[in-house]
Amino acid sequence: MKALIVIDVQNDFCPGGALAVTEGDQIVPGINALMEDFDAVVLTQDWHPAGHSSFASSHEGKEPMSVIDMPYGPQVLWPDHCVQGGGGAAFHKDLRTDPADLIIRKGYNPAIDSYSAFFENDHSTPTGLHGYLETRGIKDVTMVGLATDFCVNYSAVDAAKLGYAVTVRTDLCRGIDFDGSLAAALAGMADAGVTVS
Ligand code: VGL
Ligand code: ZN
Repeated sequence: MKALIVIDVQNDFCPGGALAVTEGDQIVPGINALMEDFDAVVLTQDWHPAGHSSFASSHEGKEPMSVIDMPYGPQVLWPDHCVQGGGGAAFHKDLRTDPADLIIRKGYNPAIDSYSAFFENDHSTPTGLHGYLETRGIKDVTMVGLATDFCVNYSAVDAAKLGYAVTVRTDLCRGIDFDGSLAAALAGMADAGVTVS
């Protein structure tokens, strides 16, 4: 059984959004066309409460794209984005959502960011996605979406560590590329045994 996991194709990661990824919207038609080829389709949604600890605005004197130490490790401070219920957190209007079997939200814990669809950034608090896939007998996952070097990367590496066969379709992903993060992510995914195609 194979699942397509569509990571964070939300307005704030598309041109005009709060944390816009260059060409983030251009992957939507290709993702829509791919949905039919899988036994299951899962969409993820970055879903932060207002004042989330990953927002620079929550840390006095900090600018977006600076890095701080959190109890679970270094954390990039982002512009406010994907606030629960806001327009920026909504899926891109052209993304097909009807074929989705599951929509999983992440990043709702005010104190911990969650790039991965499987675990929060403490690398131990589960989102529940592994249990879902396991009980459905899914062993093979293909990942697409935004952003290649953050949420796609963390999700793909965690999936590989959990024992899934993982493919990342880079033609259907776009990256932020903050301080060399894109090259590091591509190398890290390959090292983890992810098929980066
Ligand atoms: C993401 C930064 C902050 C992502 C989410 O979806 O890659 N990046 N929150
Ligand atoms: Zn986020």
